[in-house]
Amino acid sequence: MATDLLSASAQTPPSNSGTPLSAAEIPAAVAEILASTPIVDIHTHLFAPAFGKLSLWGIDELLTYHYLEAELFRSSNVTPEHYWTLSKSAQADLVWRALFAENAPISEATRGVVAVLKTFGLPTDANALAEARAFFGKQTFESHVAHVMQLAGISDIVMTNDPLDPDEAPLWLKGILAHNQFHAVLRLDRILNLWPTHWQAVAAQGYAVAVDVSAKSISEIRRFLGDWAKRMNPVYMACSLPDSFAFPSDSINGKLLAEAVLPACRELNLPLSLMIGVRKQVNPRIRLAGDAVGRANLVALENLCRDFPENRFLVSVLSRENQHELCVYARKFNNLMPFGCWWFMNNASIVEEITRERVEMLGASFIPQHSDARVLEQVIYKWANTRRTVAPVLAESYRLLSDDGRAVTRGDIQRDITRLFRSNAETWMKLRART
Ligand code: FIX
Ligand code: ZN
Repeated sequence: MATDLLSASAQTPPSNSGTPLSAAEIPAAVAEILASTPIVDIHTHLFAPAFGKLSLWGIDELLTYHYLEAELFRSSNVTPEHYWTLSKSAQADLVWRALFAENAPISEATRGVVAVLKTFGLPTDANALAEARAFFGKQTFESHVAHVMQLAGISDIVMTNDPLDPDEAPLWLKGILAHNQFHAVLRLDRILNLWPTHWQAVAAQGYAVAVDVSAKSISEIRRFLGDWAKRMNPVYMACSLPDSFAFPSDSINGKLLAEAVLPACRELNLPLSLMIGVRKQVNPRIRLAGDAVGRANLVALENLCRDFPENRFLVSVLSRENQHELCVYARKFNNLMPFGCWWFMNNASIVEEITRERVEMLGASFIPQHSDARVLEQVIYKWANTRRTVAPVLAESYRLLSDDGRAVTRGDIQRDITRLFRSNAETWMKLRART
């Protein structure tokens, strides 16, 4: 099954259409084509408008993004304990003063906020906060979503949906209107990583499960996954995993994965997304900003891809040291699709390195990036950064191809960029074949 997936995405018009480009013409052609190709954003923490307050947007949310909170605690004397007692706007005031007024916003995350303000034609100097608040205060969310997606050059947003989240689950259970540009994902971290403290939440939804993952619990979890798949119509199931992740293993995680989640994915013909290498809450005082990275032993992934050839794995790894191994495994297993430069990897210097290595080893058979946006307007700067970083990497690959003796056309470039930023994801998620 996996074999036809990879070839399917290559079925675009033959490449010899269009005029051969000179080496000097290639960079501009790549930048233009990348700028005009709408992207499928395969992993975000954004919500469609129907999810109401769960959707974060506007300047105060941009400023209290956990990436900026981590930087605030390095550039101010405020203690996390005091910071959490403040209102959202007071927190945002603190972040603005420390990172945008008392210091130049040169980090990737602070520059992102500046880029968003500039995109809306707003001032970006140290006194710009009030005007920004006034601007966002005037927006209506529905039209703002469409405008932001157009500015970011994205056509589809893949959400992260937790069937055990106390705020989100009731919305699904009540019934939520689907949105043709927002796609659901069945996120399983609480089940796969925190079963001993979350089986009760599954039981509370009417499933006869218990802490011991007995055969009865396994079949009830399969039923739970089936019911939520009907409810959410997800494009994949997903889970983040620690750097200590091992497979196969007798752990609850290992058992749930092998006996419940992987069979359910096969039955429902859904890929499983694994995001490997997070060290959760190394500093719990700073909450979401308190997670870190660890190098994982990817032999677990080797075992999964080899022993479950009928399952498709969408994989992103958090550690820089694991990137090369992931590329090599993707050359060994065509049921493995590497995607994105996740979290601490999402910095231009590292995105360039990872993308260059992936093109050299995988051609166009990978998904270069996802935004991981938590606040709507972040897609604007995160995709602008990706386009700015990836275009020269691709252009260099085409310059080398032309140098090595094969003429490069706009058709070639369009086909590869469409595959990298759209059809690899569409095909693996069966995005366009869904009812
Ligand atoms: O597990 C994940 O999906 C991570 O992306 C998040 O947990 C993380 O907090 C984040 O926002 C990274 O960008
Ligand atoms: Zn994420």
